[in-house]
Amino acid sequence: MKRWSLPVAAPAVGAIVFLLSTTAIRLAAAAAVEHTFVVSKMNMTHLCKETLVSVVNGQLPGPAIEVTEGDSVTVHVVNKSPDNITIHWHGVRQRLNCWADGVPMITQLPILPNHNFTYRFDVAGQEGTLWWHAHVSCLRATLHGALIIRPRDGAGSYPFPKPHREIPIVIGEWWAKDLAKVGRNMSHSWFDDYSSASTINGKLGDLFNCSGTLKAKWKMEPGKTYLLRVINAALFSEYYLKIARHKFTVVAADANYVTPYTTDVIAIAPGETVDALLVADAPPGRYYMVALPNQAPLPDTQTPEYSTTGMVQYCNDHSPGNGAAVLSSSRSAEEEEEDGEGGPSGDVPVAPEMPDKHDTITSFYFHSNLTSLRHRRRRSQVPARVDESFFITLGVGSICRPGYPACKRSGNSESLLVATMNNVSFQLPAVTTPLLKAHYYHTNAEDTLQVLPAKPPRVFNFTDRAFIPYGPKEGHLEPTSKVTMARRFRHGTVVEVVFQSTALLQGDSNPMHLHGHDMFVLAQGLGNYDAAKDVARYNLVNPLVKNTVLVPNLGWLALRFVADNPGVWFMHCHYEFHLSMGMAAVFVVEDGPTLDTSLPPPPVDFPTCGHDNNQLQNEFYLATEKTEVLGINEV
Ligand SMILES: *[C@@H]1O[C@H](CO)[C@@H](O)[C@H](O)[C@H]1NC(C)=O
Ligand SMILES: *[C@@H]1O[C@H](CO)[C@@H](O)[C@H](O)[C@H]1NC(C)=O
Ligand SMILES: *[C@@H]1O[C@H](CO)[C@@H](O)[C@H](O)[C@H]1NC(C)=O
Ligand SMILES: *[C@@H]1O[C@H](CO)[C@@H](O)[C@H](O)[C@H]1NC(C)=O
Ligand SMILES: *[C@@H]1O[C@H](CO)[C@@H](O)[C@H](O)[C@H]1NC(C)=O
Ligand SMILES: *[C@@H]1O[C@H](CO)[C@@H](O)[C@H](O)[C@H]1NC(C)=O
Ligand SMILES: *[C@@H]1O[C@H](CO)[C@@H](O)[C@H](O)[C@H]1NC(C)=O
Ligand SMILES: *[C@@H]1O[C@H](CO)[C@@H](O)[C@H](O)[C@H]1NC(C)=O
Ligand SMILES: [Cu+2]
Repeated sequence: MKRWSLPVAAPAVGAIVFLLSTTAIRLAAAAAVEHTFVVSKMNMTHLCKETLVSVVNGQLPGPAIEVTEGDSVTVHVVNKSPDNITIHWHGVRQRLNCWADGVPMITQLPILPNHNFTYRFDVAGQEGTLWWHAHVSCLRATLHGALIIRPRDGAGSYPFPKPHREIPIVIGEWWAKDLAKVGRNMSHSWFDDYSSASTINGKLGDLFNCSGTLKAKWKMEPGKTYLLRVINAALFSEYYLKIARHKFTVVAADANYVTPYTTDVIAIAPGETVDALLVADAPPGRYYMVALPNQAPLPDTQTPEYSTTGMVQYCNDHSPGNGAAVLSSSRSAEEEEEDGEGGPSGDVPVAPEMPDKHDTITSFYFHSNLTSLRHRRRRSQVPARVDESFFITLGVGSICRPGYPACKRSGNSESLLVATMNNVSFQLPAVTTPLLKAHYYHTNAEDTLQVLPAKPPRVFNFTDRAFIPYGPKEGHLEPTSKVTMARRFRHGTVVEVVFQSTALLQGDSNPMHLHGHDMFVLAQGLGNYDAAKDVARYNLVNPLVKNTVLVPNLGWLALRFVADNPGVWFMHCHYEFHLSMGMAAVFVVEDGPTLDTSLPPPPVDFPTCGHDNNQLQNEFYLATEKTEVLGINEV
């Protein structure tokens, strides 16, 4: 495999102009938003079983952070849990602020038990719904919450009718298991752990036998318009969301406005967010909201996955106070009480007709139908020039367990399953200095990282389902390697990536998330990507702009992004099992020519992390001995 080689293309003027046009920050009237997140373990009882879970401030989901575009956010994390923690601000672009990105061993050391760490970041040039979550394996299943960004000029400046009220909808999973152990099992390729239920805003709904009476429930006034802020915080599944007899008008995705798109079903993969308007225009009554996880059909492994319900109920009570709480606390719209029988007239709630759980085309259509909204605050145009192109296959392979150099594969216990990009699987660096710090202090530590190949080493019929089951057909493609791989970009490089989901031992879709940058989604398709005909389909006019792109099952997706935010950024699949199996890489973006395009030094209090300054110094010296650090952990 190749070592680092510097990209040849220098940033062209166009890229810099693009950058300047995207960073206009209105400093006036920006507020400081401050939170303290106390992470601790709490017993919760669901499904007739008490389970100890990690939570922030005793809440599940955790507290919503509500800001106005341009605000500065400070979050003091107090780790009173027994686990190492970091918090990632998912989708926040963190311009010149990679230090606050919250990825253990990549941007910071984890926050040790009984230690504190303060995150500081600005939310600029983004409006809509994002979220935050622990970036520590499976712990994010319960350590997460919404991050809501409202326009600086008030609700009147939404590019859609001002909603009467907002409704946050966090879809998640309930695990009646120790998630730290589940995470350790996953990283050792043991997959016998599955979630026990799905949740909406932490509640299981009434499809489950125990503690099933508590469900997310909202009262709506007939004729009013509501803004749903939907987040998929689950580890495992994409979900279909429907509300009986109602339609959604999607207005934003990943905190970018979209051309209004009306549909009766929302498809949302882990890591994605969708903002949608809902008009209460059905006859008075009670209507089920259903979130149904989808999965690839046989011969893919079928895992237990559960639907969950919430409820929308019309109130005919036009008492004056009812509409007053517009846009203040988004939680206020939600009813917290136990679900009693009998609606306004004891009517039976109406349930929506859901897609089949094996229907993946509905998701493909949903995602393909979205385009970005061209409006007065339109941030940026898709760059026409491409400096570097990648074709990246996503799949599963195997490595030999230590002690079995010529291991048997195809499910034999001498080998371990890993997830790959271009036939390499990511290994978290076993270092004492996070990569970002090593990069900032030019320790040359990065020299020992392996290069993420720009194209797959072997071309085959990537989407032939005959590769899914173990057997002679997949056998010769299965061997792979595990390394810490990265790709370095000169500041301003326009990068084009075509992701190809393959049929190697699975047929999953892949929600690929890039930290620190939004991506333009140019096109997507089913089957194998074919440049000869697919480039012509690129949308260079109003492509969707996303931080998490869903690469369809046995299909592909083409995107572009501008590597204009200096730092060390994680890029990975947001299915937790794919991530812990190694479907990840690191993108290193170099400094630009000016102070305003260079990564500033780490904040003064960075990191506390349970290490005193002397120790940090020592780590720094260690990191300068380049062979010591970032060694390649080939298994
Ligand atoms: C959780 O419950 C177990 C068993 O009931 C108990 O031993 C433990 O102290 C509880 N932990 C917390 C944090 O409440
Ligand atoms: C927490 O992080 C520290 C320092 O990186 C490490 O030594 C320790 O093993 C970690 N603990 C757990 C439970 O992962
Ligand atoms: C962490 O923060 C809490 C709450 O602000 C404080 O009581 C505690 O002393 C801090 N701990 C450390 C190790 O700084
Ligand atoms: C993890 O793997 C071990 C060994 O296979 C198994 O006993 C355990 O049930 C798994 N799950 C958890 C949550 O520990
Ligand atoms: C609820 O209990 C019934 C009867 O014991 C059982 O048949 C059913 O599978 C259970 N449902 C769930 C979701 O666990
Ligand atoms: C949009 O969705 C409809 C089905 O709802 C589908 O027929 C159409 O092909 C989709 N458009 C694109 C561009 O995928
Ligand atoms: C790839 O495999 C699929 C599914 O078996 C098949 O339909 C298609 O014709 C194959 N393509 C090529 C180029 O062989
Ligand atoms: C991955 O590389 C290994 C080693 O070169 C090779 O045996 C295997 O066929 C490759 N698999 C794929 C999918 O390219
Ligand atoms: Cu994946």
